[in-house]
Amino acid sequence: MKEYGVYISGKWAESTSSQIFETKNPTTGETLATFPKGTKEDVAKAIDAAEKALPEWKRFPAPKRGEILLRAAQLMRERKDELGSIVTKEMGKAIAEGKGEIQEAIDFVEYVAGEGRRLLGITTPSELPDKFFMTVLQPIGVVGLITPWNFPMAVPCWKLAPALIAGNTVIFKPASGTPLCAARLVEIFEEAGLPPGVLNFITGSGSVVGREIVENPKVKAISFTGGVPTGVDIYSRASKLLKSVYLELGGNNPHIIMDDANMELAIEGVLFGAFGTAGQRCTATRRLIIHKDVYGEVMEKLLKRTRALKIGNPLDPEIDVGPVTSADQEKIILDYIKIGKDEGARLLCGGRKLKGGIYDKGFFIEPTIFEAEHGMRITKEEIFGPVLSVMKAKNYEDAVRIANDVEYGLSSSIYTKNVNLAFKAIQDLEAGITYINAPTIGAEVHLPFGGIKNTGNGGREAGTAAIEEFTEIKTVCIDYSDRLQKAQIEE
Ligand code: UN1
Repeated sequence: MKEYGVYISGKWAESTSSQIFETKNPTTGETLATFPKGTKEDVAKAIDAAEKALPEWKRFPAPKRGEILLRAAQLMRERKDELGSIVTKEMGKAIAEGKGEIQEAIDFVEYVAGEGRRLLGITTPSELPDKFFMTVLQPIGVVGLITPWNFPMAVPCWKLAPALIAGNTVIFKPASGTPLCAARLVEIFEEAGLPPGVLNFITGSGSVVGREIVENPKVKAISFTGGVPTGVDIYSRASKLLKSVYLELGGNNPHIIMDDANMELAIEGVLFGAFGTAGQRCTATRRLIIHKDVYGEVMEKLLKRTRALKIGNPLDPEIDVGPVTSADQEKIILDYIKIGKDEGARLLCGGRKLKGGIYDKGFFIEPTIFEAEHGMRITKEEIFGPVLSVMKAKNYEDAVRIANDVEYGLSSSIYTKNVNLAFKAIQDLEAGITYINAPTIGAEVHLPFGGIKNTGNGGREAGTAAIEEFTEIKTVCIDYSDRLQKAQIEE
């Protein structure tokens, strides 16, 4: 079993702390590796290293930075099966999804590598003669990346690749549930040829390591994916230093089935959206809103299909649903199931922690469906697990009203064959992402990803938006008239 240290200035080193923590397999309880509980001093050293590396990395041509990213993507491609199984072992998602996550990381790193030959600005005319305008994109400086456990390789790549291509240097703090995936990623970028100090990696708690990254004035921007309370805390601390902050804080994503929908397709979409990754995606389907005329038919089929899902060791390709990721998450989800029962929601299927045999070693919760009333806590809050609340809608307007009446706005979905309703839904659903006849999960990397309301603070990751998160725009004026020209002033 490997004992990791911190990674600063291109070297793995001991932390200044003697305390360590273990990362465990949520299926078997086996310890996979140990990591240091990093300190403020570790972070300070990492920031110094990142500052030192910045001038040279900024000057390193962006297409050459892109070549390093391409090598990293190539290494991930060669090791896709191995890396996918590490994701599955450390986080618990089904192996097809573990490999899918690596593919998502590869796709995105390759996509961003191409930005090395773009990083496009604009040129535009001036109101004065012999004067030229353009914009150039510049790095922000040292940036802090704080990443979640549910996509332990893909989401770090969503942040790392654009930060690096734009010429920033990085302090990377992964979630304490999945540091092994993160460390493997760091090793890959090192092997791909990243110069020392460009990427620095510190594990440990949010309250020590995370806070120092957020509060140290030398770190100029923060990118965070995780829960709302932490996001709000980061935003308020970083705002005092006027840092640029990107936040992606989850969702309570609705899936609407209209009376004219392709039922089989809509139900398959719900199963994948609600119970894929054991419901541990920000984009997971949390609420199913069904038109009253097809409610009975949909529910009968959905319950049958849900009860047939295979729950077990996620390394087994036959398994549909793996464990949830930790004892803490298991407790939160089981508490919510109790809240649902107490507030009078009808438990239609699942609802229990599985026991006996292999289940005793892991954190297995049955895929759970509640028939709920809109307004109950289980319909309003984000339950980060395999729990779905179902509600009936009178018509399209009622479905949209229910869909929108939550504090989040990440993903949304509607199944209908009516093109008018589909386009109305694009207008009406309050979310950063709307799917028509496709589930709420499964965003592709070349499109912007993010949401409105409590999902974030207005930014988008991935796609064309990825670069914006990690660059400053400089407006450049070149006056070649050889005289003082005064904009806006009449001569
Ligand atoms: C997340 O859950 O934080 O759209 C990201 C999806 C994935 C990304 C999820 N491509 O479901």
